[in-house]
Amino acid sequence: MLPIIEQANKQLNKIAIYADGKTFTYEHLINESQTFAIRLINNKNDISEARVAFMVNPGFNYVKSLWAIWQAGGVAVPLCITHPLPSLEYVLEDTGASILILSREYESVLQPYIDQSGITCYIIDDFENDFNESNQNKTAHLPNIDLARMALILYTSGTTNKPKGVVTTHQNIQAQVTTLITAWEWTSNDNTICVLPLHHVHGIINVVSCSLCAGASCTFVNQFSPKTIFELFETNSINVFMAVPTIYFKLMTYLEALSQQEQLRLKQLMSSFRLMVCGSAALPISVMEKWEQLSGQRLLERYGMTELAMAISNPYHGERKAGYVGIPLPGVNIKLVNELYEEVSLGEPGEIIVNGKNVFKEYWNKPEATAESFTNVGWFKTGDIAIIEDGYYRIMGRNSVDIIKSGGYKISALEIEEVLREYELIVDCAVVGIHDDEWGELIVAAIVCKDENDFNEKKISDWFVQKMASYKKPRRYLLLSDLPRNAMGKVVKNEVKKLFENK
Ligand code: MLC
Ligand code: AMP
Repeated sequence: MLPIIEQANKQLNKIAIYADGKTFTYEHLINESQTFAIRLINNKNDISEARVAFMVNPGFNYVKSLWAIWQAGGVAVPLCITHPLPSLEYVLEDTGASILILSREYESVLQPYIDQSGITCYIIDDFENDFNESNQNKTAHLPNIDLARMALILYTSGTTNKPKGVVTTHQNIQAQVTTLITAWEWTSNDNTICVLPLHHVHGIINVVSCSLCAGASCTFVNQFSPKTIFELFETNSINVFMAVPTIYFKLMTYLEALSQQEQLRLKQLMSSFRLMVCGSAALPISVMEKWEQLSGQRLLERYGMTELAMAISNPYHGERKAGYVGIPLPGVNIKLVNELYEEVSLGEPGEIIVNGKNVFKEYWNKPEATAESFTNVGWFKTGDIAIIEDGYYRIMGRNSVDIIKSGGYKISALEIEEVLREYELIVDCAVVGIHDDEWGELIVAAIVCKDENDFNEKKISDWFVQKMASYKKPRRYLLLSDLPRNAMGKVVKNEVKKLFENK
């Protein structure tokens, strides 16, 4: 039996999920996910390691789908619920998904793909309260899952223009979850809230899988809104909260607009939380300090990546140092290396390389990219530069200027440029990230147009969001007659950044 199910079996009567005003116990979750797993198996003779894509709203049905796919022996491929059709098609085609599970509201977005591909499709809403009709001994109908098998494919943007599918096994996920439950002392008394998108590790692993593996309760919200978050903090007795820096920034802005009395009341409420964690992008010291004043909570900053889940964390008990991501998590080995992948001396900056059971298996169908991303001795190269100061790791930046972190999302400048170049009036473009207090980095694009008079920012933006997720949309444009280039003719991205910063 999968460890997550084994664990859930230990607290059948406990509430696992709060969503859409309803509560669901672990028993309910096990029952429904197993019934649905059997449905997935019945319709196919064998779904062993078949890729099963699912585009399901955050909540009970999301976890039911995920657990059903795993118990049926499939590989879960969560689709982003805000992506437009071309981005969804890319993932479906790249993974060769043979089964698709949908919340009804996403059927129309995917209908063209469903018609053309003939993919087996389930509308999850049609299988509500599915366990009454189920047979007693469901596990007898479910396959034994070898933990070395593939479990999850998450798409991540990198230094190539198309996102890559990061494949993790059940063993990887178990290691990723166990290290966090240990380090952050999760228990079944915890109540957390998931405000993060569920096609990335922060939401899936740190919040949903850790809470449910610890026997805790997880409250889901469909759409991030500070008002809803604070209301749920109160009504659902939340005591553990995890988010990206942009979310803390937005919560602070909301808090500051409240009366002194209301601010104090919410501060009292938050002061009693067991833990608040921040990560996925650098947490500015100013945000950490202001949040502490407003909430009475000292944020625990940690460092992670889709390929590893979490790798470095500030201590739960010891000093949580502002500007630092802490020390390696239990079971995660870290080295800082130079360009030749030799370890640098203590106090010198170097690229973070990682080894451990938490490290992913491979990039889906990309053996060359996989081989390139590991050193000769099998350590994963993160592309992030760090330094150790007084025993704590500090992230200094990234190897590549083409990777942007905005709102906690990792975005490839090259992927955006490729799409922009498809726009008929754009001759050339250069996309960069510039500093922004709220978003971490803001995506901006310098463009060269066929005819400058035809340049229309709104038209480009409207066109862009039909091709790509709106969180990848450039927020500012700069019309240039030519892009800044070096003697070799290569675009100098740092010059492009300066053009925006000086504007
Ligand atoms: C949205 N907006 C942006 C933007 N994204 N503006 C600038 N830059 C961006 N990146 C604008 C929209 O255009 C809109 O404005 C307004 O903000 C609201 O849009 P929205 O889509 O409704 O945004 P919101 O729901 O508020 O989203 C903000 C957010 C979201 C912070 C909640 O970005 C988010 O969920 N981020 C988390 C991503 C994440 O989980 N990353 C982890 C990856 S894993 P207008 O004017 O158009 O209405 C990883 C590993 C690790 O990194 O270590 O964890
Ligand atoms: P992703 O590929 O979306 O998983 O994003 C992983 C990247 O997020 C890492 O390679 C880092 O660049 C960045 N990141 C995650 N956590 C932090 C942090 N605490 N500080 C700085 N960067 C971070």
